[in-house]
Amino acid sequence: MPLPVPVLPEGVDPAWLPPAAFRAVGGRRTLIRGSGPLVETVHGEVADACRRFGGRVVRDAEPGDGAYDLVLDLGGADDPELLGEEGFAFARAGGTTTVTASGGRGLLYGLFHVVRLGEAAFTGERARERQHPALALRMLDHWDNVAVHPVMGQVERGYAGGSLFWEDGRARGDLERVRAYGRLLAACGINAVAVNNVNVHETEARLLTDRIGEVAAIADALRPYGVRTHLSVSFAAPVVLGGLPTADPLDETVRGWWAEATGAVYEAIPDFGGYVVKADSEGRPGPFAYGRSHADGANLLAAALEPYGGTVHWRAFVYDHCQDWRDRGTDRARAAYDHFVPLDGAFAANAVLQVKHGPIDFQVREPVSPLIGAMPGTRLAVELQATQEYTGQQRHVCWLGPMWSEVLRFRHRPESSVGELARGGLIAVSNAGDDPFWTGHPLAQANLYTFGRLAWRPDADPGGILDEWIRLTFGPGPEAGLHAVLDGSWRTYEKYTAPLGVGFMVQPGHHYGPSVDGYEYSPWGTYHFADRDGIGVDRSVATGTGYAGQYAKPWAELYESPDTCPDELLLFFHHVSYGHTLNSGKTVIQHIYDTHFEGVEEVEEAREVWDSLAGLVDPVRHARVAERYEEQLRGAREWRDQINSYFLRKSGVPDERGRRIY
Ligand code: BDP
Repeated sequence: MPLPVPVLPEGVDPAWLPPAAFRAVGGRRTLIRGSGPLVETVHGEVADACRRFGGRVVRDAEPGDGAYDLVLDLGGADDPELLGEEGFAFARAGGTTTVTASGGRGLLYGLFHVVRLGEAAFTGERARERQHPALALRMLDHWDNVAVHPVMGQVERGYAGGSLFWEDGRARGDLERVRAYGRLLAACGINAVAVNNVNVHETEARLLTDRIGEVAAIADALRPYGVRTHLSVSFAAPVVLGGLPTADPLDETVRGWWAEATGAVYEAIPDFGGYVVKADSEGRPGPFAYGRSHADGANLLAAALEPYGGTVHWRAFVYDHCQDWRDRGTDRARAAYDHFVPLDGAFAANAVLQVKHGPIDFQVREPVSPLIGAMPGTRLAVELQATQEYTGQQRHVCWLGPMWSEVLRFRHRPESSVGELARGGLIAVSNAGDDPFWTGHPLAQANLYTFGRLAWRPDADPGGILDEWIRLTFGPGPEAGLHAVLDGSWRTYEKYTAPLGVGFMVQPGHHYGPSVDGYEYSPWGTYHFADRDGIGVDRSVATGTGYAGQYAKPWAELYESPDTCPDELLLFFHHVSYGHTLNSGKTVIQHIYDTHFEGVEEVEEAREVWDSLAGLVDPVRHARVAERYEEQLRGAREWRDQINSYFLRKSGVPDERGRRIY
């Protein structure tokens, strides 16, 4: 039975798949060969495009010479082993464009490849090229609560309205929007989603057992687009749900409980992806309570999932959030490495250690986590944050493509990049919600799209990906302006916020807007140590916390000395005087003043560029972005004034250019 043709629900912004993106595919004679649910999805897409733009689609005939413009062929004799479940081959000869795949997802990704190419897919000859994802798992973690949390709301750190999955305390009745979401995700290569918050509260814990049917309904809506469903679970589930006296990972009854619960999950969702676990982190339960290691904890769940081919994603975000700020020997940046490196090699094959890309917490600038280079015997996944918790909360434009690309290309050792070390996948905390524009700020969609494409090819040029998103989403006309406002937006954001890698300086709790000392005297471990003489955290081996020594050479040596440490990370690694001269030739204090003035000017310029696009971008979307620019400019000025006046007062050093500092 062919599935119904996907029709976007009324009022849903189509993001990077507006009907116009299918113009080139629609006007053709297309042959589709093969069967299975994803082939039906492919058929639905092409049939829909034909209805709009003319053309017709035929099923399962022989691909006769010149009879078709486009052939989408599943299970052709074409080297299935080379193509895999998700790869496809693309070629054009004798007037026919051919996509060959050996798996349903491959065929779907091949169709989206044709959509991206547009007319170019149907011109000239093209030698056969094979495409397949570099990483098998390309996943979004949704920090969605089923019930609205009194402090965190429905989506923790969510800036795009409510949850796409949950409403009024249960799974949405109408899952059409979820299906449309799966479609968007597939079109940028994402193939997995965790549907609930890593902080598993009481209601959400029950999703694992008596409420698994709701998760199954969501999985059904995502499956037609090749997106598998994962679930965040509580390590204490055997106690809170099963009524056992313990959740000790080495206890036989506990192991039995997980085995049984997991069996029931697979009965409801046969292609279930697995569990995500935040344990012994920010108050969550974990194996430490029983004197067990995190390998014991992860392997407990891995064993339960193993018979079904599932995976446990065990987060490495483990640190002491109740440290004494006066104790400079306690360094939060060190924590993940200190906990997990001794466990390298002890994790089961289907346990993946999920590591945030930086050692602290998704700041606008951090070094790459040293843990990623120090676990050769463990499957690692790298976690990024698409939701802009610390990067403007989707009120500011901050396209993160260049930052993520730098991370993925970073080499702890010459032989492999972070993108290559992420054998367990690339994961991002989602920035989508039930907002009509999906991501609150319409331009924040670029982050979601870029994440998917980088997960497919971590060494791809982010600028090329950005242009792809712009072309697909907006069509011809505003491309140059859109590129201009997005391309440098991360560096602009960095300029007007926390300087030189020092991080934080945000309002505690909600993390929006400046507060230089907001976390300085609290137990969270995120300090800048600014006093009248200088600023920064000494993480050297010689005189500081020793964190720099967690890197392989040459990074350990490079970061160890303030003379060789890259400017943008100087205050992450060193405490220096305000008069310290950077490699750029400026003093630290003058750099702070200059970048904060520049950052605001750059936002002013971007806003003007955006204004000039009125008439080239549809009015509703234009107005939403214009409104957000007002807030971004207000926020950038606030940051500039607070940071500059704070450091003027602390240091007593005037701006050498005599600008007014409030
Ligand atoms: C921090 C967020 C917090 C998350 C935590 C995590 O502020 O809401 O629960 O990360 O990753 O960035 O677990």
